[in-house]
Amino acid sequence: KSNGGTGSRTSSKVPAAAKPLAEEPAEIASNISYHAQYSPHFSPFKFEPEQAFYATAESVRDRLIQQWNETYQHFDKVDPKQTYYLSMEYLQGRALTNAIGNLNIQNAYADALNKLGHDLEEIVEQEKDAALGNGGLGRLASCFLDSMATLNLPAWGYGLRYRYGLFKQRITEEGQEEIAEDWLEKFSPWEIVRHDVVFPVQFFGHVKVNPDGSRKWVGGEVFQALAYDVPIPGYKTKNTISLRLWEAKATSADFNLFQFNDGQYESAAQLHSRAQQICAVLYPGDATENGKLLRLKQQFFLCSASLQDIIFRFKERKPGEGSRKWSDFPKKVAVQLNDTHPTLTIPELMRLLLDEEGLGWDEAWEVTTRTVAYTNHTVLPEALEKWSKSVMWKLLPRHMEIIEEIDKRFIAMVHATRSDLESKIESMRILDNNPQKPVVRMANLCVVSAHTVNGVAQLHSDILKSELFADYVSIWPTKFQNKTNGITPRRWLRFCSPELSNIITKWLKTDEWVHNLDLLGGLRKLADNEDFQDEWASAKMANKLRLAQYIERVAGVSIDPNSLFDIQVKRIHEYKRQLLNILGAIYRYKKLKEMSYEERKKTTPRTIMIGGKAFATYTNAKRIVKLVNDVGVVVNNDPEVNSYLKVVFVPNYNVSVAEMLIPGSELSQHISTAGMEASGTSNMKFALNGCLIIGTLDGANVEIREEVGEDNFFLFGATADKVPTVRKQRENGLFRPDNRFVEAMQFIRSGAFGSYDYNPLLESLEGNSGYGRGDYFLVGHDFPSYMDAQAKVDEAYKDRRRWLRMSILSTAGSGKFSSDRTIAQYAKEIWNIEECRVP
Ligand code: B1H
Repeated sequence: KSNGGTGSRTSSKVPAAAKPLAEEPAEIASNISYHAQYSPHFSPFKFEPEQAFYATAESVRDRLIQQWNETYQHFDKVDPKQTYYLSMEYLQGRALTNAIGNLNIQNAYADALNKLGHDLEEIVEQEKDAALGNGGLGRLASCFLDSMATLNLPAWGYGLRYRYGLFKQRITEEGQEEIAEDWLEKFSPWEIVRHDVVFPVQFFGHVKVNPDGSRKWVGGEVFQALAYDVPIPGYKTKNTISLRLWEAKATSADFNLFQFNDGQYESAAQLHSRAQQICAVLYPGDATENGKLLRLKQQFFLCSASLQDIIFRFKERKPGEGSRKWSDFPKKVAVQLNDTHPTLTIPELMRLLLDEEGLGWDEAWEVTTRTVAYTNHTVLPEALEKWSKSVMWKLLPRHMEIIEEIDKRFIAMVHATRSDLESKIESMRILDNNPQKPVVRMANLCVVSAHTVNGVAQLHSDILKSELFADYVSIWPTKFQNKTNGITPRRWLRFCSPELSNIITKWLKTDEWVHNLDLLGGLRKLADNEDFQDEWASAKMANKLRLAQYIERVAGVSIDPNSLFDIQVKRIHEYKRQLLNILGAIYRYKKLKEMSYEERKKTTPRTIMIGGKAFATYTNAKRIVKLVNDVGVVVNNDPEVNSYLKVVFVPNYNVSVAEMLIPGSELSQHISTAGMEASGTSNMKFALNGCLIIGTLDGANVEIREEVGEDNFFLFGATADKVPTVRKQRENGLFRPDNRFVEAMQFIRSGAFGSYDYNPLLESLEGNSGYGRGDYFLVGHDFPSYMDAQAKVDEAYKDRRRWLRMSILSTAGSGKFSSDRTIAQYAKEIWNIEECRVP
């Protein structure tokens, strides 16, 4: 085995080849044509946009491979400490615009394509989104990769190569329908299979005890993990790093030829089909035991393959003579767990060190705990992973032994040193031995084992320390950190809104802000400059027009580019409160209906756009999708009001759709119940694009408001510290809903939006439903202050100059939210790694 593409030290090196570094459009055009002819994936002589896309991507890929090889040769030579980011999700979206943008060759490629009779803008639309993620957590991982490459950090991402990724959402009369999204239906031009990077991953089986007392796991089922590498170019640097995605394979030896010839085709290929299940989809339904087992298999597959690869590289890269000392492992390797999904890294690293490398417990524990760090992304109880002990014993018997030992030693340590925590041990320990449902608490395992635990926004990190992990803080006061999330300014401003970017560059007289986003602060002094404001407005208008065309195309609704574009896009969840938004829209509609023509004309016209996917088995979320669509049908077809209000459900929200929506937005809604959204990252993307936020004091909203200024943020709602009290009041029957809320609810019940049974949804906002207590997410409580804040939005929008000023100040205050800042903090404060720039 070798690690592939790392400039191996074997005797037979690849001979030098011509370097694909054409700069001139004519040369690039010839390079693209070369790929169309000699890397054929289609019948010859056809060069339509689709073929042109693949040939262009392959031509760009040549350059990436060149930089990539140089990067890994350099890393091999320098042998720096490296970070490995382990995540079950990556939401990469499209890669072409980003690649030629980061390589700074977009103009040459646009010209080259023109020479070939194509238009770059049309070509990039051919690419399918790589949607190997579900929401913010996955997109964060992708933004982080961009920043790690841009900051020249020695780092890799590891994930799974899901065949279908996240489902595609179709909207029908019934609401959301899920269909398999096949980003690999043809092929992805960006991935490179490394046939020489293969590791066995086992499941099930038993633990064998050797005569000397050492233990060894003998797996019952063994699959191969095969590496697919995706190049991740940094912005204006040679450094190009890898996202390594594992695919599960069975071997030819696993194919039962005897059975096949006997006509038993299915059982002959059974192991192959079992292997394929592992990487078939992201988050397979986990309502059944089978589903749970499959998810656990996926997680272990990622952890085991990645660790074997990391250890292989650690051993391979030895400067000078002699082999590596295990105590040096944490000096060369930092592993970051993106949420608890890759927690099995901990017992798997312990197992490899104990059973395969022969280390003693203390030494193995020292190495493991100094290597692994954990990021928490949620405080929602249902999202804190707990795996049934029986499933774990069955699938991973040796790991369960190790987890039991970690649990035992943790308890002993608390007993011995912290008698004051005696009563807390049951809730702090890793195993929950409740006879009804014995489970392993993955977050507890992470907190006990990781050297650092971080939250993703200041408020969230504070809540982790004061609530979720409070008891551990007294044991390990320095273990807990905050790393406020960030977004890459390349994809989320420079490339998705070239109009606005060019104006910023023109007025700041530099494009350095793309590297150093704090420079956007320089726009503050221009906020009142009317020339600047006018250019700003025309860029925003260009983006609004583009968005309006898109909405017409995908939703069949024509929207007024002069109306206020108000957007809420994120996964559909009760805590994110799309219901609050739509109830507000319903109330607005009802009031518009009651107004005279003259009164109506004085209102601020609005286009409310809502988009997002509901998890397939999340019934209330699906009802919300249906309600938004039903409201849209009625409002948009009501000639009396539809020049003042439109409600659009944007189908199939994904990264590419976000790149269309965000630049055209003017107001965006980040309105979760305070204390529930760990951070949010789309709030940062909107603010960066000069969009104002209406929001609660939740997640990163708190910090955004600090940065853009409270006058430029429409605040409402209960604060996190008040939420428990408000809930108590509700439980005690002390809550009296606002009339406007009651009116909106009754309006739905009156059948104004059709005959679908919305009662279950409406009841979740009343009575005793939802999380067992009525309106757990406090939609009713926050409704009046939400409507008041919306009235302020309407007023502010009437004053064009004032709005433009606020918009500019939003962008100006967004510098902090670059993922470059976040990653620089991880590198310094958690990973202890340094830049390793390719000369
Ligand atoms: C976030 C998740 C998540 N936190 C489990 N947790 C999942 C957990 O299907 N599952 O099993 C799926 C997703 N996602 C998000 O992470 C937070 O809600 C956001 O507030 C945060 O901005 C984002 C990135 O930190």
